[in-house]
Amino acid sequence: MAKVTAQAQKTKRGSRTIDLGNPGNGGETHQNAGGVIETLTTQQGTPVADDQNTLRQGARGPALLEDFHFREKIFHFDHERIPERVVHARGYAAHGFFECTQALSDITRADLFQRKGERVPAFVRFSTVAGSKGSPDLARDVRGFAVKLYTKEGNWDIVGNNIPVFFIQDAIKFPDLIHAAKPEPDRDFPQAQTAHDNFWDFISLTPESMHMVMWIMSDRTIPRSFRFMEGFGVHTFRLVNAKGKSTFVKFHWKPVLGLQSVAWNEAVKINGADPDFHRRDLWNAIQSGNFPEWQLGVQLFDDAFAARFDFDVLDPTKIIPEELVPIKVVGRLVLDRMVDNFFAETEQVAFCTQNIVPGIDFSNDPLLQGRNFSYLDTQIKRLGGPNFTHIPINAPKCPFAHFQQDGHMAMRNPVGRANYEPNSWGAGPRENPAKGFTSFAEEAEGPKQRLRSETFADHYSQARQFYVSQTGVEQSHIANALIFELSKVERTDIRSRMVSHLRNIDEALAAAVADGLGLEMPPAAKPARKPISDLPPSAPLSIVKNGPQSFKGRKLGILLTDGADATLFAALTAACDKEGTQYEVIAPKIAGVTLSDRKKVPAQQKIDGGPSVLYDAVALVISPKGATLLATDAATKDFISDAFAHCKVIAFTAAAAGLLQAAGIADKVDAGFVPLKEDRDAAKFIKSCRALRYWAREKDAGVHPVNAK
Ligand code: HDE
Repeated sequence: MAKVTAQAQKTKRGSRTIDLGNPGNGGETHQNAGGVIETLTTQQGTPVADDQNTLRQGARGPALLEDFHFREKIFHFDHERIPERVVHARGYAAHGFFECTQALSDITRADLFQRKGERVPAFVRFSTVAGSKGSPDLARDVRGFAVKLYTKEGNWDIVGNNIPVFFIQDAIKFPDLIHAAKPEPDRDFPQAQTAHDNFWDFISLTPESMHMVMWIMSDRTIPRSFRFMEGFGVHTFRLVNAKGKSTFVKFHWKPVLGLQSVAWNEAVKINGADPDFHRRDLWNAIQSGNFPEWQLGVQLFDDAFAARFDFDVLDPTKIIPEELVPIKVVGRLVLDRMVDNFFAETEQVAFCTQNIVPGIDFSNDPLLQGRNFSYLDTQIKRLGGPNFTHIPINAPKCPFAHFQQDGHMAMRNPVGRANYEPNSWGAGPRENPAKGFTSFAEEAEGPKQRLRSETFADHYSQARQFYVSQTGVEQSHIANALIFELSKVERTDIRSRMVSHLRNIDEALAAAVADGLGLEMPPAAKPARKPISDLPPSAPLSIVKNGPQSFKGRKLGILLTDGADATLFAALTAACDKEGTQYEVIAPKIAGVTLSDRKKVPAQQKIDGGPSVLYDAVALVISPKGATLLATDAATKDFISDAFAHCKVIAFTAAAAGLLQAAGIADKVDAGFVPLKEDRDAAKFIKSCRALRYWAREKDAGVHPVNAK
């Protein structure tokens, strides 16, 4: 027998029922809204007398099989997990609504577009693709942007991404792409990143992915927040009107607060400081009443445009530049409520590209066609049976009626005698040719074959167009991202093969990457079709060119010490409130500081828990005594030098000069610094923050060595 401790001996000698002082035992009991204390029960409703101890024979004897409460509790716990999504496992969602702001009744019979002002409930789940459920938010990855609209004629899911193109043209390559991106199968690392051999091996052997490669190496894959990302339906869909006429459509979600991403060096640090950065951001924004909003834009085009466009509109590796087909804004999406329970809603929500409504239809995009098969299939595995539409988050909010029945967890079965149709009992629903969904009657013919259309053969032209549409800063970020990722690739031949593709996109980019890798320039890859090298730049493709007009919805970090100037602090917070900027106080102690007016201000973060990477701009509101105290503090030095390196706008009081010195940047004060001397400097500072970053500093900061011109 194991050694019995003195404590256990003592307990044994004591009474038979032992209160070990567990706070749950008797003391804290859950009260419902009416203030009545609810009794804990089993799932069968049997009241529970003791939830602290298993039933056992004697105080130190064996557990008894008849302990139904223990058995049920552990049984249920053992089955709490369901398979995580095979892709997009890490996600975060919120409720809201979609409102039609411009009717499209001439183009589509979809009910939600018939009337301006029509509102339908919405549920949106954002996600990363490659990482598992517990991976960090700032992984370099595509973001999922899946929208479920509960319309009056059924659920319509736009299962999109924050990038308008995809890696592959045919769904049959999806398992290969995802296998290559996920952790390598023998070692099960690296987690949530594409910076490894298998990914780049596959990509460099898949020229059709080159356009997507430009997007994923840009800062689009390290968004600052879900709130500042675009969303795209990616594929070409159809809108079909009451007369059966079809118009092609591409869907775009445009964030009202403008686009914003973080810098790579920042992303790496955010993952350590706050792996839930994006979740927390959405949670805080919605809980504080700052509801994120997107416009729904449509690009509408007909067969004639499709025929004359340089590329195939069914090819999901291509965009249609907004200059060629302008975006028409037809609605808005507002997220205004967090879920009550993460598992019940966010985890169990089942999106499906096949969830469409009358007036909307698919195109023959081969990726979309494959997706239409996959989503239903994956839900069976994940949610355990065919009745996942009975889960409230997946159920339509409009009337529905059918004869489908039984199966695991059936909650709603047809009532009455007839469970089939046609029937002559006069029971149950009937089909409705006038109201019901009808597919667009597209003609299709041709031999049965496995063939990629010739019209899908161009792989480099739009990759180049994307690259030349970026500002210099963004181009250098793409070059640096490629260098970073390929430097994690062990095989030189894979690095080299990648650079050979870049030569078909932009020679200067290829040269910068080859140089950054210390690689001899390889010959250019042989393109399947000669790229078009003069597609004009398109401004909407750049993040920097599509930033916000204000600092609204962003977050300022105020580093505050005891004795700091109270009027400056008040002016700063007033300027934030006026702009709609959130702020947090970061202080040497979490209890906060006492300002020059002897008033206490609580802190939200202790310095090492609130590094500057968590903020969009920082203000150093420091007293002389505070400066002396912090001059040797490593976290303070990182706070300041990182804010500088990440090109943030920095406000500082006179006493903070000593800290700039300690952080090694006293001689680098540039136009991105705003001295805080008098109250009105606070408003000036917040105005400067509207630019989000002082990019001119980037070359000096030392974190971005290469600048591809
Ligand atoms: Fe998905 N994708 N996908 N995908 N996808 C899934 O469905 C799939 C693709 C996207 O928040 C899975 O419920 C195939 C493109 C989002 O719950 C699965 C192909 C786009 C989400 C699946 C693609 C997406 C998924 C895994 C290639 C952007 C998360 C779990 C043909 C337009 C939805 C699930 C959520 C999820 C299959 C490519 C977006 C396995 C076969 C392109 C946002 O069914």
